[in-house]
Amino acid sequence: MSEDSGQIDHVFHERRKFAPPAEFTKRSVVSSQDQYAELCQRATENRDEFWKAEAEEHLHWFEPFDSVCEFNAPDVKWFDGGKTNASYNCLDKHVEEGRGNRTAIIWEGEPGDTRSLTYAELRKEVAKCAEAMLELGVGAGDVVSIYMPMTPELAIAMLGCARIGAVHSVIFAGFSAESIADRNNDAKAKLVITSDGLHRRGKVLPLKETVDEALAKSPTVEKCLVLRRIGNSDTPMTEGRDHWWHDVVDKQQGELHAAPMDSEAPLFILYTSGSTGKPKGILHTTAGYNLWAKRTFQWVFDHREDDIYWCTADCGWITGHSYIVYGPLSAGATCLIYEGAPNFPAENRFWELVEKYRVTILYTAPTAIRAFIKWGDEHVEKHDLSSLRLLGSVGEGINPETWIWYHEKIGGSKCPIVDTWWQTETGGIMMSPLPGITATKPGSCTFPLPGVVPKIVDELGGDVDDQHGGMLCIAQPWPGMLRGIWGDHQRFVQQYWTTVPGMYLTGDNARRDRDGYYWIMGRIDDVINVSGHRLSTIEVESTLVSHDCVCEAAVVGRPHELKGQAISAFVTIKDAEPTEELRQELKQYVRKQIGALAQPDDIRFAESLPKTRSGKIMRRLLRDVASGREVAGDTSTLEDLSVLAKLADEEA
Ligand code: 6R9
Repeated sequence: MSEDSGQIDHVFHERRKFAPPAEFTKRSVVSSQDQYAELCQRATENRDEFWKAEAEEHLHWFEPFDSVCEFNAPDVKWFDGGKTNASYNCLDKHVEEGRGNRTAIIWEGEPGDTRSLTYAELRKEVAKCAEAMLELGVGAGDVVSIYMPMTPELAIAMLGCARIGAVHSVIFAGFSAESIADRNNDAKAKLVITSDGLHRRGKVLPLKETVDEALAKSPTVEKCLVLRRIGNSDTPMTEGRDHWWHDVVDKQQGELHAAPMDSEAPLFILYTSGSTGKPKGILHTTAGYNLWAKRTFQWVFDHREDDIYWCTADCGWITGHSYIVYGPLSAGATCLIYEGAPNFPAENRFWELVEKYRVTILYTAPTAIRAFIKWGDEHVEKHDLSSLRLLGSVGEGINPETWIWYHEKIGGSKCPIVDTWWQTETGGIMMSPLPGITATKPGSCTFPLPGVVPKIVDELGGDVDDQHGGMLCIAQPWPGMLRGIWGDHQRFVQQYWTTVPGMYLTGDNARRDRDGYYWIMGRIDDVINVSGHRLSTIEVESTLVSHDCVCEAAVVGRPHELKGQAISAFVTIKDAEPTEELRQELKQYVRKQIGALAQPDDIRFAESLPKTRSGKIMRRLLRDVASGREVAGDTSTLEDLSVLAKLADEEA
């Protein structure tokens, strides 16, 4: 039955539940179920009135808007006719309101160098960078590619673009020359901002050489601005095209005002890896995105004046855009930014930083947490983590056993965990616990935020009952939603708005349980079909991870004559040997926990799993490995190609 309808069978049952700590409830931003219910009701039933009040209170307006939301699927305009500026909202607003001396950014480089900037200082640096860009011929609407290490200047460059209405396109500083050129050309970038190099795990890696290679194939790029980060004296500089940051930025006055921008003026493009071929430039615009990033930050992270907030993402990803730059800075938060790797010089680096800066809110990804588990508790136990009060997770589903470790070892069993589900396309968090009111269930992103109307449908667009999963759609517009794919309206319509007419298709599967909790079940494309039963990857993976010896698991389907598909599992293990005995034990374990149907047909022990550069398991590639096929499709977003070769050699 499930085969016809496209519903997903639900086999994994997690019954633990954690109440919000009373101390939290007493003083959190959203502090009662009634308040939450009221917010949700107003945001959906009186949508325009609700968002009008939110926008007026939380953004600065040079000119007021005429309308709140004009939605004509898939096109949408929020706050049309108004003029605001994201850099003003992040900086000037605080300075004008007397908070200029608050610390905005505390930064630590991988070698241990540090820097701290108040809101007033950050505004000045941003204005200088903006002035330099104007001098280099960049104006409103021009696209600027940013390819930099996690230095304060990366955030300064983003905000500098926003200040003059230039559109930034941040490219993670691990991508190849080819990928940079693709992105430059797709966006018609005029300026590239980069650095001479970066520090990574104790090594110094040049960046400018890579950019030069890309620029040879990027005809639209006229100028290149280069930050000196590593002091590489033989950095190649092309006369007339390339300029040092310290030559053109440092000499500026830093007094440039933020330009009033239309609400719907493009703020940034961010490329995400499509599963095949050409990357998609997701477009976000000014006012709606800014408001969504700010309000979701305040609701979910329960931000307070004295918080030291640390999001460990890179600005090359949407998490860095929304929850290092635009959300926290709009909210006036003090943010820690760290440049380097979590295991350099040793596996305790993160915990050393938490202790050193008395971090109160930590936002990181399941892939990192699983690495910490593998590296061993001793690295954590060396440090005083008592300053932490709230933990967050993003990027992938968090397996319940990983959640429990995070809760106990990092959170000292006292910090709520916000498992935040969202996407580059959604601009900000869509579903998440609110720490003061939501009883959490490990592995569930719990409930939608105010204004988010999720709908789970089968392949015909029909409702799915609570014992099954289906395709997750969003039925109403929200301010942070993507406005398009840069230069490709057709692909935008096709990808997100065609399968289920009138609704935004997320590409994820999800299930809603009897208590109304949402559980993300993985990507639609990753579903495994065994004898007509459609299984979610994450449910089988979470079962494997709940075995004491398993750290990380990825599960995929491969063709099977009789069953349609067989289940192949890839696991990394700890405190155990990769023996045939363990393999059999794991198969039996899954069978016992969730049933014969879900028992993997083969299990491969892996040293590590293929991941995207932002740490997501690439199941698409594992499908090829499991079927004995040549790995096909785009591998440019893969972090470490050698992982694949090792897996292919491994016997199941
Ligand atoms: C923010 C971000 C989006 C995809 C998304 C989903 C997965 C993200 C998740 C999660 C389960 C969570 N995802 N958060 N799955 N639980 N809390 O990661 O954006 O890089 O565009 O990826 O990541 O599959 O559709 P992006």
